[in-house]
Order: sequence, then C-alpha cells, then structure tokens
Amino acid sequence: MTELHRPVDVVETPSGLRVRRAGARIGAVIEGLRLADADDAQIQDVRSALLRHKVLFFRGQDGLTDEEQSDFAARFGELTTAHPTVNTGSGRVLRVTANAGMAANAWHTDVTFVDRVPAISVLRAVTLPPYGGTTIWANTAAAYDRLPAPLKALADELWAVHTNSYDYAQRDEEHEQPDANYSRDDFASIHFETRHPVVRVHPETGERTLVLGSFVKEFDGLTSTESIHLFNLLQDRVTKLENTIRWAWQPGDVAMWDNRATQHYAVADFDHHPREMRRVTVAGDVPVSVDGRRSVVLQGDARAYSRLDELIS
Ligand SMILES: O=C(O)CCC(=O)C(=O)O
Ligand SMILES: [Fe+2]
Repeated sequence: MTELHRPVDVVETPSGLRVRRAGARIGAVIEGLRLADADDAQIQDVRSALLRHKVLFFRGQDGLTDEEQSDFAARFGELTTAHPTVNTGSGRVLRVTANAGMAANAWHTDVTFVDRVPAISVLRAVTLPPYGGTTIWANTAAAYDRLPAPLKALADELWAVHTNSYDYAQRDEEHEQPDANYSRDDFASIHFETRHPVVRVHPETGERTLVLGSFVKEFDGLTSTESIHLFNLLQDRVTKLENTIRWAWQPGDVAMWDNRATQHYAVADFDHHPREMRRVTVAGDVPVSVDGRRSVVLQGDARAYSRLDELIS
C-alpha cells in the first residue's frame, strides 16, 4: 500500500474536530467538542462523520442535561416524541434501562415498526453498572455491500413486515427489572405493523442498506418457517463481528448513530445493577426501495410520534 492509499485513522476537520476512526467498517470517536457548545461548522462535520462512520462516540460530556442533549440532536433535524407507545412523562427524551423491553439482548434498528423510521439516535449514559452493559452497533450498508450478487438481487426485491408485538412465548420475566420505566405490555400497547423493503436507499448517501432486526415478523410471500431461515441468513451478514463495534461506556459518554444504516444491541450482562441511558431521536423519512417504492403502513398511526417533512424525502 502506498502512503496515499493508506486509510487515515485520525482526521482533523477545518472546524477543529478530530475524527478518530475506531474500526475499519464502523465507528469513530470525535474529540475536541463539547456538544452543548458546537458551532454550525462543527455540526456539519459531525454530520459528515456520521454518514461515513455510522456511529460516533463523544467522551467527556459530563453534566450534559436532557435539554442540552435534545438541543444538540435538534440541530440535525426535527425531533420525534420519546417513543410511539411508551409514555415516559417527558416530551422528547426516552429513559432506557437496558434490562427491560426490546432494548436489551436483541439486534434492532430503532422503531422500524412504523413507516417513518427515525434518522438519527443520540444516547447518553446516565447511570452505568460496575461491569457489563456495553452496546454493539453493526453497519447495515457494509453488510449489504458484501453480499454476493445473487443475494443482493434477492434482498433488493424482498419486503418484510415489522411489528412491535411480541412473541409472548419468548417472554423472559427474569430479565425484566422491577423498577423498569416501562413494561413489555406498555411497549406493545398500540399495535404497529409496517411493510418495509429489505433494502432501502439511504436518503443522504445513496447507499443501499439492509432493513432487518428484531421487529421483523415475516417476509412477504414466504411462510413463517421460510422467513426464519431467510431472516437468519441475511441478519447473520449484518451482525458478523468484523462488521460491528462494541462500546464500553464511561461516565460522560454520548453515542450517536445513523439509524438508517445501523443496527444495535444492548448487552444485558450487568445482573441487577442499575443502568440508565437517555435517548433522543431525530425524525426520519419513509424508506424507499431500490425501485423507488415507499414503505406501507399496515396498522398504527405514527403521525403524532414523528412529523414527516416532505423536504427530507
Ligand atoms: O441501552 C443501550 O445501550 C441502547 C438501548 C437501545 O436500544 C436504544 O437506546 O435505542
Ligand atoms: Fe435501540
């Protein structure tokens, strides 16, 4: 490899940020930024880094308030409410205790059971356990890109139904914290079902990304057994370890991910120690397939959750 072609692992942007690459396929640490003090040029550089690296980590943001976290996220677009079903008592900020509900021990892209999938999630560590409690992200654009041509062709044409309703046979009471801020019943209190293309075209980068994860119920035209086999085949491509990055949280950390190009997984390996994170999400558009068709709502109305800005599409 010549000097010219060697990938640069630390880039200094004109706005004064250092973008330190954390993995070949996904992840970068942004240094030199207090989120609450970012200027417009820095926000632009954060956006570019996010589109490229898919998940960004900011250390040393101790003392960031709910309001500052929301204000930072709002510079990337209009915010959604906290969640389509879970009433947390606060407008925009979702409290996440990763031992409860769908957040823990499941690979997912946030809120894919509605049509207007959030574009960006910003997550802040509030209370961390003494061990465990890491989070892992996977790059769904890299996963698509590395599929062999026949699997790309299959995925390009495939559609899947996503839902927030559980398979109650899999319910695991042991992993529900008694003090969790919401239960699985709350999470599924309003039934949502949406049909999404398995491959969407990213509205900002034009990349093709896989839209899968644990909200998938079945693929169109396949039996449930066939759906399980095909889901595992494609989903395993997303979660290949070399396609992921794992973050061991420290106090003051904030992570931000492009929810249109990633899945993530919160590992519930911290016993009954308290862990609390707070999440704010930036509204996204309705996914578009490679042949230009949009996702279709089958059940549930997400208009109060997230406003669709026709300009984003
Ligand atoms: O708690 C975490 O680390 C992530 C939980 C999660 O899935 C989310 O905030 O969207
Ligand atoms: Fe999530």
